[in-house]
Amino acid sequence: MSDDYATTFDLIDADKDGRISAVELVRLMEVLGQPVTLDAAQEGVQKLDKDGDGLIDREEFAAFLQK
Ligand SMILES: [Ca+2]
Ligand SMILES: [Ca+2]
Repeated sequence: MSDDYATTFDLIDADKDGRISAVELVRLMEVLGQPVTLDAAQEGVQKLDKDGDGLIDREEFAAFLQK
């Protein structure tokens, strides 16, 4: 993963556990001025989530950005 991805990931990963949760996605969209519901965020996480743990890790995030 490039440094750009890592920086973006760290910005979204508010609690720094190395995974992006639906709650963190909701917060991000609020910051971006495009609020989404928790349900919508969970759907988004599920689309990116390859290993089915309900969270987006760095690999899954990079795969999404590289498309
Ligand atoms: Ca997190
Ligand atoms: Ca995952």
